Amino acid sequence: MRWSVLDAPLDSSGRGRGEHRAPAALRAAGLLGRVGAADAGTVDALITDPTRDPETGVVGVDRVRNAGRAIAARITALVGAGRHPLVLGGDCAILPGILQGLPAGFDLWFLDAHLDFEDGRSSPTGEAADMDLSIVTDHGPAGVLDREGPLVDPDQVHVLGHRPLDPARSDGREAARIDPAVRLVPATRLRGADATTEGRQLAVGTTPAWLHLDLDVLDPLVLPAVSYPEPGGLDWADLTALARPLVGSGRLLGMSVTDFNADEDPDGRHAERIAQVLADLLAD
Ligand SMILES: [Mn+2]
Repeated sequence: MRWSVLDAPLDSSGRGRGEHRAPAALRAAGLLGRVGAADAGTVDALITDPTRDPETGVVGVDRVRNAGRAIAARITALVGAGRHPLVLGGDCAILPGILQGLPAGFDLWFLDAHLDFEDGRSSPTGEAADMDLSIVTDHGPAGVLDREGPLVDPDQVHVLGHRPLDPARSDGREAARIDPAVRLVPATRLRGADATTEGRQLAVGTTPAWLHLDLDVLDPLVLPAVSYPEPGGLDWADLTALARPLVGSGRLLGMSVTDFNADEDPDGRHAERIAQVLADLLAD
């Protein structure tokens, strides 16, 4: 596959807490050469103001919208040129921009510990990375996207690897809000052979698909360098078993990798492992 790496160093907290340094850390680990990817450069996507917009409830809403616009333009150009974008976040707030740039009618394979289905009021933080799935299915705050309506049909969204949804906690309230057409596959059903089975079932078909990997889908025991670690996640072998059939399906438009917090990886060991796993999955 003809991969092109695009950096999207968007940290939607506006606090510069480390996700915005992930693209540089992954490049320093030799990601481009190991995947055999072209260099598509970077998108202007930094947010440096943590203020929550009073109207929408979203931190840096104008910057998030502008970053999304810039990401969308680059995605459209790359896909139009026959490339497969590998977009390096930043956090999950890059997803609306990416999907805004894709031709309509794709499946979304969304690997994440969290549902990312808050809105501008319900989110405890106001970070757009709490809301990316609600935004792209048209349940999120106004002001983030340039256009109305869903970017992806909720029927075509598969959320893979989320943790137990406890009604007493915010993720349980989030689960109650999620569009019922979205398919939820918890981490407990993606261990060992189940990961391979799920990947093979998803891979069937011909509809183009986007693969979104929030690295916090992994267990904090194998990847602690994320901002919102959740116990009970996948190990590296589960992730590879799930993703390999997806990559091999011939359906992938591209892939995004988010939430690696490079500040929590002082000796670079986690960047090395991420680069190794991506190369194992994506290199021809
Ligand atoms: Mn996420």
